[in-house]
Amino acid sequence: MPSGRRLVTSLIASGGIYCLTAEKFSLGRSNIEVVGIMLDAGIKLVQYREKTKKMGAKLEECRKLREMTRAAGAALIINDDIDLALLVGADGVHVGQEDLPVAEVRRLVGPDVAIGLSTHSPQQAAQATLVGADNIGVGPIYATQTKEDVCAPVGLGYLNHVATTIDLPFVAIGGIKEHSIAEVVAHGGRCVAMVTEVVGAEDIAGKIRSLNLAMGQLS
Ligand code: 3NM
Repeated sequence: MPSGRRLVTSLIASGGIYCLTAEKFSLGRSNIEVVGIMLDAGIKLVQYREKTKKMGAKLEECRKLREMTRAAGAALIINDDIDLALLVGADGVHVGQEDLPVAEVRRLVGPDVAIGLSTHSPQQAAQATLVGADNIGVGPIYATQTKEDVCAPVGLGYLNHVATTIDLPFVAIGGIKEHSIAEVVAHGGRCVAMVTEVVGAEDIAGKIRSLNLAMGQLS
């Protein structure tokens, strides 16, 4: 497996904090500024997720983020926009259940890019292994306002199911906060994705330190 795909796969499998961008929740800070702080704090998995920006602006941002993540030895994953991912040389893409099918995404991105797929049920997780996803999102674990078209929380039971029966690297996501990490880890979560808990923190570096501590102490 060539490098970007392997990097994403091994980082998710080894666990830790996975950060996603969301400028509208970033307290007035730009994605570039926020990701800079994340990388300085040691984050190795960054997903660019912006639902409302124009493609030109997204391309410009992602080119910069690509330089920054590469310099930091971190993986850059692009949500939804396969064209953007290819243009900037991202390590991975992440798609939802209603986006292009994984097999079609693979035809577009080739063998070198990791494909992540959001899943919300045991059936979807089983299907993800069959269609060739490299990793899966498992969520929403708790209620979240961050994603617009989100389904009801699937909870810790689904996380536990994936952790014990699905042979793919997986990422717990949705409504996870510092105070709930212990519970997520206790139900098999190893790689934990958070949007608002990190980008919405006044002190992002301090928040990442305490999240790392919470995960490290409990895993
Ligand atoms: N995907 P927060 S939940 C991007 O369940 C995303 O697939 C989800 O944001 C899924 O950490 C979600 O602020 C939003 O709750 C997570």
